[in-house]
Amino acid sequence: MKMNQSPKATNEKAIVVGVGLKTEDLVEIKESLSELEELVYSAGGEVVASLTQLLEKYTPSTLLGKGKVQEVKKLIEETGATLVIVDHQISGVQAKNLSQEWKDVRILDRSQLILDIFAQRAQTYEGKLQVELAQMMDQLPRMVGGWLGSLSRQGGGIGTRGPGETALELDRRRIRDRVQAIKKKLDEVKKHRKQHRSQRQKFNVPSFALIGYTNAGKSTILNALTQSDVVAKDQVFATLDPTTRKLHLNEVGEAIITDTVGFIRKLPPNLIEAFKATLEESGEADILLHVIDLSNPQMQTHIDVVDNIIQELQWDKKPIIYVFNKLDQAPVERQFQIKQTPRVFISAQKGENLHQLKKIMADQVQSLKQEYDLFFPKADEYKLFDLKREAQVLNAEQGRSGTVCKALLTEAQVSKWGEFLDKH
Ligand SMILES: Nc1nc2c(ncn2[C@@H]2O[C@H](COP(=O)(O)OP(=O)(O)OP(=O)(O)O)[C@@H](O)[C@H]2O)c(=O)[nH]1
Ligand SMILES: [Mg+2]
Repeated sequence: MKMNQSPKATNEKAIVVGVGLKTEDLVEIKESLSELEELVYSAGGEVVASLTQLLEKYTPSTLLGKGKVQEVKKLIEETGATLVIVDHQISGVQAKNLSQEWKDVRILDRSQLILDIFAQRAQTYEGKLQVELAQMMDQLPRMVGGWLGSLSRQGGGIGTRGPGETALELDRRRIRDRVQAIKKKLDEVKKHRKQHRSQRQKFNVPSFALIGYTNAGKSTILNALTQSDVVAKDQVFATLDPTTRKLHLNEVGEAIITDTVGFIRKLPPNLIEAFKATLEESGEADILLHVIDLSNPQMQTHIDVVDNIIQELQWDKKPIIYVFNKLDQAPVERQFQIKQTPRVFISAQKGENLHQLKKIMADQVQSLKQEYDLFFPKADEYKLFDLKREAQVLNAEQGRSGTVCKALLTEAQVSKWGEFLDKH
């Protein structure tokens, strides 16, 4: 994953610190830290030093051990860093103590950095509200003894952005009030969205949702499948707001596909909570397309992270198609190590194997269908033409009082044609 520096680069100098326990996997800690470095560049900063500490146990007052705290202090002086980012959750007390040691730097943890990037990217009213909600919820438990956290410092830069910026100065109660107010506004947006969705559901077409690790190529796939032009770039969290488009699948006809926000390891739980409404849109899809960057050396971790989130969101009962993308830049042998099924290898950018992807999507829709008996009384027999247009009718027998037939229907179609289902 190569991240471009944001055009609004602040060139803030950051020191990143990875920390874990000796019992943990050092490789995992290092990978997570190098991803954090990419996040810093993505937020418009520059990493001037990167260090790691493995501990027997965490130090309650400062998280890091004494020696490391001093080492960072020296590094701040030497490099002129303005920001220290710790790749681990830090409590309000710990941040307060660290800020006394490190003086004039802002201290953030991974969650706060991710929230800052979300704040930069949020475009729509709903997106901005969701980010503000997440920032508020993240801030609440950190507020200790009059210390509002490093986010409350004015002056701009990484970790100070976002719609919640001014509100972060407020006290706890006012923040709680604000949380309630945002939730109410989000509920209104959600109602609107539901209306739109039920209009769409009237069409009763099968639906797909693109989900996966950030930067895997979800938006590029949406564009390739639907000849659209949504933003797709080499950047984490390029997409925040869901987009839905139509596409045509052979033997199935029309279908819809939704692109949504990507995931990352240690995604702040507050973010998932705040983006629930957005994520629900994907959760309602009939079939999930789990998009994976086949060329990424950390592919397996990415798959695990997304699988866990799928479980958390209780989407694991849904049919999932594994879409391995970026085939054009992946090592050839990679394909042969993949166990997940059903799967397809594509290059969305080069347009390779897209027909195969569409075929697998169509097959999945077909396998979701079941055979049903229907009866159309004389007066309604003309409706059989509509049914034939949207579903496969296996046989039809005209009798005196009406027509009996068998048809392959999806769940959505069953509810649409419910009144004609022959219950016997
Ligand atoms: N080489 C190669 N690059 C690709 C392919 N598909 C997408 N990309 C690139 O990967 C980067 C990320 O693509 P996006 O479609 O924005 O990824 P995304 O999954 O939507 O990412 P987020 O919205 O940030 O979660 C872009 O620079 C794409 O051009 C591919 O098949 N091959
Ligand atoms: Mg995207």
